[in-house]
Amino acid sequence: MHAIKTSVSVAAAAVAAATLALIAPASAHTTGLHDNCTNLNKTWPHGVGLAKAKDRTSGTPVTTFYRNTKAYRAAEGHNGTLDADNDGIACEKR
Ligand SMILES: [Ca+2]
Repeated sequence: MHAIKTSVSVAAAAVAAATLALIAPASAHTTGLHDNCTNLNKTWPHGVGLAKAKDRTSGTPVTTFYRNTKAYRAAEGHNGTLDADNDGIACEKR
């Protein structure tokens, strides 16, 4: 009996490990351009925005972001959190 129980739990552990292996790569992927602002700002230090976007801020607005509607839409399409305040500029930074 003991031997059977052990093999069942080993099988369960193997299934759990296999499931984890399928999920882990996606959540561990943090090196792409659109994964976060740290990465995006390496390419565009002041962010990337719609050609006519205006920074929505209470302070001095960022005007030095890279203006490229296509690049902004690609960034937003991949990761909507990059423009959290929805002003048309992803990862704006002075
Ligand atoms: Ca923004």
